[in-house]
Amino acid sequence: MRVDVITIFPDYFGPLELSLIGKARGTGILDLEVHDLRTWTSDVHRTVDDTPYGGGPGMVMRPEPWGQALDAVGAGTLVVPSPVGKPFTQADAHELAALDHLIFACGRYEGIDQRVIDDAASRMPVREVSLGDYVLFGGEVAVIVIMEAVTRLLPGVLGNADSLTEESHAAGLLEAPVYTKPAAWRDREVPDILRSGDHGRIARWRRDQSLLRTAARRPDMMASYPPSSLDKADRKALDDGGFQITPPGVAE
Ligand code: JD8
Repeated sequence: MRVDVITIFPDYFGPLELSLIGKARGTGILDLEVHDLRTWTSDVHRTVDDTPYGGGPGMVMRPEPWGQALDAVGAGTLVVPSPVGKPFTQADAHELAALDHLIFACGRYEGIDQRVIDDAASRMPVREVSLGDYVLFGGEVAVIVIMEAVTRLLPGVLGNADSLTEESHAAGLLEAPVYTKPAAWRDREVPDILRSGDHGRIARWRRDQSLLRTAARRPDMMASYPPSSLDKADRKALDDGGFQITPPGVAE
């Protein structure tokens, strides 16, 4: 996968040289290049911002450097982190991981002149995405998050790709608690069932924990979890946990 990142803070992306993303770049699975937007300025001050039309606080990123930068990196799928973007999900990560060329535009200040997005959309797919309902200084950290979510889905990056299928957001439920040695720590015991060796009962316990955690912490995920995927034991676990789950066949 080819990835181009355009930013006024290229040093933000040092972390993408580390760990599995760094390894993916070393093995050629990921061909990532970070570009300084100021490369495409022509004035002595290398200006990338100007005052907003219509007045108001802050500054807006100028269209000309962005137009030239996007022309230079060529066509692909343009991903623009933005507080007004569509919430980024695991499903989006899978879709992006299937593409050949991603271009990330990191905005700063009050944002990028809207014509840059509209112009790019006239020649390539554009996705404005948000990480969540909180405000960041700019798009850089969002790109690092998205690149981690996408890169770990690329074939050959994760040791055992199996873990991808089991993981939470893939399955629509939150993970069960995890434990490792020692069996006792600060007078806290690992649940006996996990040390029983009874893989059927362990799988049941983990399923129950996933269901109860999801119902307690993410009712939105529970609401969109297909009722047909809840068997009798699942319903008993939720019911015992005090969670009302609409019985099969009863309108929501
Ligand atoms: C891109 C500029 C800052 C935003 C004035 C603060 C994503 N989940 C998210 N929260 N914030 C962002 C984000 C913020 C950005 C830019 C993404 C470019 N800013 C602006 C508008 C209000 N300042 C984000 N993904």
